[in-house]
This record gives sequence, structure tokens and C-alpha cells, in this order.
Amino acid sequence: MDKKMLTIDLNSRVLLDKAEKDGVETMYDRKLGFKSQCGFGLQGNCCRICGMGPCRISPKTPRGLCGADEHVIVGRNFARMVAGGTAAHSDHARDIAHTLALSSRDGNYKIRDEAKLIALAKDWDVETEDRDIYDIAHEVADIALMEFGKPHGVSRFLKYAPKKRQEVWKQYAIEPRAIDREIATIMHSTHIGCTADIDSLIHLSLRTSLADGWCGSMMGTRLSDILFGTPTPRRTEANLAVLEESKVNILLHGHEPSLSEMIVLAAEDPELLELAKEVGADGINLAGMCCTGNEVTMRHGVKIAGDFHQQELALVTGAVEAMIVDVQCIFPALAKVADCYHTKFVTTSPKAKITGSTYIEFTEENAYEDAKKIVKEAVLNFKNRNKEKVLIPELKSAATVGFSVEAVINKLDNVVNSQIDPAGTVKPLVDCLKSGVLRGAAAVVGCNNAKGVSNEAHVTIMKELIKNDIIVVSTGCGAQAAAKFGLMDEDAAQKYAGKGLATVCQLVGIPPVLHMGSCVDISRILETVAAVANYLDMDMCDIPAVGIAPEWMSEKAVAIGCYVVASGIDTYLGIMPPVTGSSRAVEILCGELEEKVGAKFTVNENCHELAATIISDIEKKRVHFEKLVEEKMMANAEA
Ligand code: NFS
Repeated sequence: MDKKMLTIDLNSRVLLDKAEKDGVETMYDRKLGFKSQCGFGLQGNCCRICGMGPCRISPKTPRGLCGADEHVIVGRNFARMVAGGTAAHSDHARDIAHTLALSSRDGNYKIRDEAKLIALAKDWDVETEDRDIYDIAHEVADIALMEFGKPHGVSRFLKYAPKKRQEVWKQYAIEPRAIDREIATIMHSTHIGCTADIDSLIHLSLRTSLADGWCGSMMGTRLSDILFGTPTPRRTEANLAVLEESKVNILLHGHEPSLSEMIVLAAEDPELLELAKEVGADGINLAGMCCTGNEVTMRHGVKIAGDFHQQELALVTGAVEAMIVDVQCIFPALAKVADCYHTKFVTTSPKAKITGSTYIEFTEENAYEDAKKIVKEAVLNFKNRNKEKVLIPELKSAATVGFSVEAVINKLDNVVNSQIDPAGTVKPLVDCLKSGVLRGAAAVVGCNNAKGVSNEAHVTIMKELIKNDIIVVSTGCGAQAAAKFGLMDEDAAQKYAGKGLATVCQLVGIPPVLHMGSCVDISRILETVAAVANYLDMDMCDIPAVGIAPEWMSEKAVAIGCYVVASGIDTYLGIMPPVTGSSRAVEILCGELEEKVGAKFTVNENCHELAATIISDIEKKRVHFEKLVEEKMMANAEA
């Protein structure tokens, strides 16, 4: 098989040829090298939880040594994926909370969105009158940090969900308590000799996932907005052609805005710009990958170099002076690829050290100095670039990014309502959904997965949805696919959207696919659906909105899928999770959950079929939604 057929990105194909010539191995070579993947692992019924194993379940050996059957083994493995994902998102939030605790008027980290801080402080009963904003920030940070280990009560963020949804969580006993407690409970319950009941394992998984969506992730997003500013729409460009031959190219890859925000500042430092001149460069060019890329493009318009599957290929351009990473989604293979070029592969976090990298520790206490040191390394490396090895591919697309909940609401509201309600409401969005001009809304999110063709499912599904007047919001590497393929550009609605959506986009001045940020920012999507449901006095499961992860791959994505379903939003996956070893697990996840939480999973690895199912399901959901709307109108008229 030609490995170039494993991606639809033409820049990636050019660089795969170059990698071949340069003798560089990439993920695509490794994929072809694997003849087949382990069937037990794929189905989720290999148990490595205790030292008697691994026990692999088959018709001949239907139980592990302890007697655990396929349902227990699949369920435990699944629950541990949810715990892993929740830990990753939430630990990110914990670091942001610590950063907020360090914020000061004359320090590296300042408060950029005072109104958001004050609102959160009021929600948490923190005194705000006549107090220094930084005192308020520090108290809020302390309360946020308590959310990880508080001994009593449930997440403080649950109250932002519609009342009816909160009732569902209470009734089904999945209100998440402290974040660390939920993760620890899963690790305990899945230890050898604890929970041996698939229903219970999925129940625990949902509760833990809600500690991610409605606590860790939501906290990460809120506190990041407070510290770094709530994103507003801005123009940018996407794909590897954003690298510039004449400049020092620095790639930011990973997840933590506390690092990337400082690198953005350091890259503007006159001293370093002068140094760049001295080494013969025309300046410093920053570009982002994965979720750090999303954070800095949302807030600064920093260009998007590419997505998860392009991290090695970015280095194959031979034009990158430094790849700076912190945590999550970083290929250890980058060390080897960097070795073939002059690129410095700089790791910065004690949580993610990688053999073969240059480790320069970044601490929030010494943030700016650390960031300068890292950028300086990159600038000094410019002179080591081998011009003969440089190939920057040609394609890039323009995009508008930066759609926070506030930005979405204000954009829509300004057109219809500006004189009536300057603060903005979701009414225009609701009206578009009620009238059917927009048939529904879909969040298309998540990673790239080597099980499929890079970007194919994302782009196919998004195009199908917008053609059918379903507005798409996107985060994570899915958002980067949309940006790369022109779906976030000004003319995208005219080119690809159905009449209803195109009209709305033209009127409002938005693309048909809205970039809402990084994966923790899926909490922005939850808040948008919650706001619509609240406005209509409905539950989230009544709204014609769906979640889709066409190319998901990480444990974080499993946690996200679970909390989106637990929030009442039907979720569609383009890659089968490792649960097919248990018929009961599939029955619950893809069926029974609907009775309990009002939503379920649907999986189809054929992206065309998946898109068709989603569109028809949204139309079915509309029948229910329109009936509810009508009932409410009649009730109002009678009253
Ligand atoms: Ni999300 Fe971000 Fe990308 Fe997937 Fe990785 S970057 S947190 S996990 S690969 S979307």
C-alpha cells in the first residue's frame, strides 16, 4: 500500500516523499510495518490488571484466572481509559489554577478577563466588593484547587447545567464529587477483586467522566479565559505552509497555555528579535500544533501548523528550529526525527520527559525567563539549518477562529438584537433552530487516528453536515482539519453550506464551522447547549445537537465521549472503542444509556454512512424538539 494514501492532506503527502528520501521513519511507515493489531486488545478483552495475567478471553478460555469474564475485563479496561482521560484534562486545569494563584499585577501572569473572574467569584460566594482583583483571584484559585480533593459535596460547576439535567444526574447517582476522588475510586474499583459488574463499571465511568467535563475541563477553560483573555474572532492561517523560510520557526506543541502564552510574549522580546537579526533571520515565526496550537490561535491568531498526525512531518520540512512541547499527544518519535535535522526538540515539563529531547524545565514562578531561554535556544539554532534539506510545502488556508461562547452569542445577537439586549442572549440561535433554518448543531471534535485515513472522516462529515444546514462547532485536532481544508474561511459557507446555514453565516459574518478551541474547551460547547436548553426550559437531550468524534484516539477522547453522552447529547464515533469483546458493554453504551441519561453512542467506521445516520437522527430529534416548542407556546398562550 502507498503510505501517501493514508492521509488526504496534500502537504503531508509531499513530506512523506521527502521523509522517504531523507531516510526518516514516520507513523505512516510504522503503520504499514504492523501486519495486524492484537485482536484481544482491539476488543478490550485482554486483562493485565494483576500479576497472574495477562488473561485473554476467547471461547476456549472464557474467564481469566480470577474468574473475571469478558464483560468485567472490557468494563475495567474501559473505566481505566476514562480515568486516564479525566486525569489528563483535570491535571491541566490544576496547573492553570496554580497559575491563577500566582497571578499578580506586576508578575508574569495577570488577570485579562476581570468580568469573568468577578462572575465566577460571585457564583462561589467570594466577596468582591472593595477588594483588590488579585485578592479575589487568589481566593477563587484556592476554591478551584479544593475541587480536586474536597471531602464533601459534588462539583461546583454542575449548577450551570439545566435543572432537568441536574435531576438526571442525581437520580442516576452520577453527580461527580471531587475530581481526584472519582479517579481514585475508578482505580480502586478496577483493582483485582473489586467491581465485577459491567453495569456498575460503566456507571462509575460516567460519573468520573462528568468530573472531567463539568469540573476539570470547565475549570481549565474558565480559568484560562480569566488569565489569558476570553477568545474573540480573529483571522489566521492553517497548514504547514505557515512555516517561513526566512524566519526562525518555532513550533508550539502540547496543551498548556501557561507555557505557550509566555513563549508568545518571549517571541516578541526586542532582545530576542535583535538576536534573530544577528543570526541572519527575518524574525521569529511561531506556529502551533494540537491543542496548544488551538489555545494560542484562539487568543492571538498564532498560525496553525498542523494536527496530531503532522507532528513528525513538520520536522521533516527541515525548517523548524525548535519544537517546544509540554504535555499530552507528543510522539516520543519526535526525538528521532529531530535527530535527522537541525531541529531542537525541547521538552519542558517534569510530567513529560522524553528520551533524546533537550529538557529545559519551565516553571510558572520563573515563567518569562524560562520562556526566553527556550526561545533563545531556537534562535541560536537558526544558523545550523541546512538549506538543502528545507522543503516547506505550499498549501495553507485562511480561517477565522476564536469562537468562545460569548463570541458565538454576541455575533448572532448583534445582527438580530443589538438595540434590545447589548449583553446578548441565545435567542437568535434558538430562533434559527426553532424555525428550522438551522436543522441542528454538531460538535465535530477530537484527534486523528491511524486506524483510518488522516483527516478524511473529519472533513467528509463536516462537509456533509454543513451541506444539510447543520452548523458545526469544532475543537482539538478536528478544528485544525477544518481550518486546513478551508471550512473556517470566509467563503466556506457559500461554497459548502446549505441555503439556511449559508444565509445565517452571511448575515452574521461567520464560517459554517466554528473553532471553539482546545479539547478542554469542549466545556464551551456544553455551556452553549446548556444555555439553549435553559432558554427554552428544556433538558440538553431535547435540543437537536450531537457530538461526533470521527477520528478519536486518546483516553481523553473516551472521557469526553462519556461526559457528552452523560450530558444528554448523542455521540457518534468513527472508530470503534475497545469494547466489542463484551456484548453487554456494547448493549449499554449504544442502547440502554438512552433510557438513563437521554443519549447514547453510535459507532460506524464508514464516514459516509456515519454522516447519513447523524443527519437522519438530527431530523428525528427535530420532531421531538418541535413538538416540545409547540407545547410550550400553547402553555404560554394559555397562561
Ligand atoms: Ni484532544 Fe488535544 Fe489532538 Fe486528540 Fe490530542 S491534541 S486534547 S487528544 S490528538 S484532539
